[in-house]
Amino acid sequence: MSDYAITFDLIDSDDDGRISAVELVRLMEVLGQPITLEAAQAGVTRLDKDGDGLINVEEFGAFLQN
Ligand SMILES: [Ca+2]
Ligand SMILES: [Ca+2]
Repeated sequence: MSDYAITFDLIDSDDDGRISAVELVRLMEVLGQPITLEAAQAGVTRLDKDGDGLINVEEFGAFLQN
């Protein structure tokens, strides 16, 4: 398992294999950098390549490697 897949798993709190805007909000709270749901949704949309409104592990990895 690559490092980004491990990180992905930590963020994906309901283990459905996708990071949602809600999970992103929770992550940022944990990191002490709270963001709004609107900001999280904008971030998800930016990383979302296949248009399903969620971030899968490939999309997450592509983001980290850029
Ligand atoms: Ca999830
Ligand atoms: Ca997607």
